[in-house]
Amino acid sequence: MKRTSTGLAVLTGAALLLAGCSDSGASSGGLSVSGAYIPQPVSADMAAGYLTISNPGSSKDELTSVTSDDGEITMHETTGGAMEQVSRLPVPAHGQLVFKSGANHLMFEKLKQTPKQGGTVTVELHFAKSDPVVVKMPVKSATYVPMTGH
Ligand SMILES: [Cu+2]
Repeated sequence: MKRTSTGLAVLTGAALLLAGCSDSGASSGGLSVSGAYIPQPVSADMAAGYLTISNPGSSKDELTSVTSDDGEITMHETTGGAMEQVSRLPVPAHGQLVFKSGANHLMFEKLKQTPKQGGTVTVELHFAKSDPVVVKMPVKSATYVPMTGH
């Protein structure tokens, strides 16, 4: 593990707020999950979810399913404006599998409770090789847009 302590002093208030959300991060073996969130859905029993899976290791893996006690979750790819359900998605070696608005996303259906801003939905990510990772996905406002890049 590398530590970056000196850079912390220059973080802005907004960035500190973001860092406070680190409980949405989780890791298993080499894989780690960051930036997980669910925009508060407009529909009562259906929602989309986004997160990033990082793989610092030298062997690739695959996300094979996502499960939750709160409902059914499928993985969707968006190609040319149309979305398509997929059964697995690659997590490249030294790379990331990114779920974001307008691209890959998780689709929550048959939710037992409508996700409300401020709440969390717990999901379990299952991989071809790595151990499962449990992620508490925070529910954000319907118009929430994550900060990206530097
Ligand atoms: Cu979809």
